[in-house]
Amino acid sequence: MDYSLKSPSIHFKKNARISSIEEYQELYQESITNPDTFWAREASELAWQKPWDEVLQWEAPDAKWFTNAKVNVSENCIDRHIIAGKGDKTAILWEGELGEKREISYKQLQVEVSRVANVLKAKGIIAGDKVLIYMPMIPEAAFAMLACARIGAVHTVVFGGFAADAISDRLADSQAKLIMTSDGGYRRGKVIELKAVVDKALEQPNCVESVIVFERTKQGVDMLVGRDDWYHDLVPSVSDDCPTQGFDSEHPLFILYTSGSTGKPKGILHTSGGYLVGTYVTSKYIFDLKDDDIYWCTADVGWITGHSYIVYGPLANGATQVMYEGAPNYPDFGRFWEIIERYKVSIFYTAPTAIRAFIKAGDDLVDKSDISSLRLLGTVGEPINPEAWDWYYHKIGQGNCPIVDTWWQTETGAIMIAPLPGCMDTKPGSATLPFFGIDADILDEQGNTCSTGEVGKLVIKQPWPSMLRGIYKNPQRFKEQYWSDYPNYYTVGDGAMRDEDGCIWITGRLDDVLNISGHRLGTAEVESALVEHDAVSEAAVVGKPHDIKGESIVAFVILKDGFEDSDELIIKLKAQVVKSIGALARPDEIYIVPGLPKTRSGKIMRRLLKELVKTGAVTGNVTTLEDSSIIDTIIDIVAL
Ligand code: 7RM
Repeated sequence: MDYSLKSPSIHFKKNARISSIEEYQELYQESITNPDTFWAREASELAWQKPWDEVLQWEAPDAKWFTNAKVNVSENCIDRHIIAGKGDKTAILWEGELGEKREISYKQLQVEVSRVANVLKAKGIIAGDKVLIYMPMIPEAAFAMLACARIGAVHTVVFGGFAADAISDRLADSQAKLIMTSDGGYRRGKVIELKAVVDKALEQPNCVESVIVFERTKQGVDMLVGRDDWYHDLVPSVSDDCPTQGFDSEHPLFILYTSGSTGKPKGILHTSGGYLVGTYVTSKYIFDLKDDDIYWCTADVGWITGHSYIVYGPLANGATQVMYEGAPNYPDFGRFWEIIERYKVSIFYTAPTAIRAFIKAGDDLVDKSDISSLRLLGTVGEPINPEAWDWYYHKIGQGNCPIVDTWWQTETGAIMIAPLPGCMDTKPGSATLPFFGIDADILDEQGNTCSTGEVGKLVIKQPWPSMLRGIYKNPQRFKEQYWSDYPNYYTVGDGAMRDEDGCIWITGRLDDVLNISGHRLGTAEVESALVEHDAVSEAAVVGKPHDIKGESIVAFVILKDGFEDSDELIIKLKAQVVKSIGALARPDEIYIVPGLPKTRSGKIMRRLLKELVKTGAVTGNVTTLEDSSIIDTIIDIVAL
């Protein structure tokens, strides 16, 4: 394999926004020593209805960016471009799984978003109210988000793969008053019945007054009179003019739930001005976005990548982007390459897990399409293994496209560590260097910077505009989770190391968070789903390395008296997890065990189980275990 450093081509460099490493270093230096100057200059490219007093007010861990400024995020993603004469430019090139096509200009986007915003207002939604969005990958999902932003409502998008319980948990926490959904969505040719899931979620106590249903799949759904309305009955009948009111820069923009170390996901809160600036600036520089690019991010709007790099970042830049509804393998794994050829995609951003699936599907499917329009590739969601990087570089990039391996999180809002493609040499597997304004370091337990090659905890030592402003309704957990390892530093939860060139390598999570196909899930969430089943008294869940998914879920389960191990029960337990979280959390393996490895204080030592599923053995000291013989018992069960 070819591990050599890859430099951008002379052509790429010549046209890049940042084209020399000296330029990066100079700007980076400024952004760290003089962040106000750097961020004020970048922010002034956007539209503010009232300028800020201060760029940053920082009292760790609370940041206020662009204080007292007034801004409308939707205006920046739409109206700003129309005023600049780009109203006829295509904003979204949408393709449905069945092959339907829609082309939406910035002017049309303004009309659609304004109408939805007026519908929300007519339903009594005012600034600060929460709106839950549970939709497939259709333009209306983006309209709904931008409509919320337009009137200061706070959206909480729930990925369409989550189950009813996940929705009702999020409804209970966010107190959302309105839901935007659709009858269904297409996935691998099948209809995913979203409205039916919403109906089920609404069987739990909730504050939802209205449900607006977009008709996509037409299979027929129940509509509750007085609560449910069809999108097509409401939207065409309201005005297409919704003036953009300015909101305080720190006005909440959205809450996005993400998994942590407990059974319940936490609501990550992002606000307006700083998030807008962060996603705008990172999209511009890291994707080197130009006016004539055709950009495509394959994420789902239900995840942070869809928020920041489908909706807010690209649209704030006035980009033209492809949005695709369905699965990468429908009708086969050639679909993405056909889409790239059809729309002449120049920038392509996807996940390592997808790349590994493409490799497995075979090169023939790539060769069928002309993908020479590509000029830049990106990855996100998990560490990319060098084999996948190498294939992506040579087979998809045809040796011509830099790869930006972008490290970031739901919490960070925007990309934090990634190469700037016109000026940095890249290496397979490294996210390379921190972005402007990101003061990243790797620390040991004592808080000293790790030496070259030494793995430690990744931290961010200064605030940045798109940082989370808190965990919704839980300031205590916010402090403990992110700000308590080292005074005033943000602890990421990932391990990392620096190599001899100063490049950063992310080594993976240090906590009980799994990464399944780039989807973030807590071990505790899957465990609590398992113990919801009558037969289960206790469960421990760990991740096991998986060729395509990165990690797969392995569960160890202790049964209650009166229940017996059987294939049937294992199937039921898997179904239980699917029912309470969604198919993305289905365990690959479940082992019924008589006990779990625990410390004397009763903590499950998942670390040992993780080693066991990975290697088949447990090395090192097990004397801290309450009952060390349990390890041998479990090894035998797994080996069977
Ligand atoms: C954007 C996103 C965050 C976690 C993060 C990491 C892992 C994400 C990379 C990565 C290595 C990358 N948000 N992660 N990107 N690891 N290299 N380029 O995924 O909140 O869902 O997950 O994902 O562990 O902490 S997320």
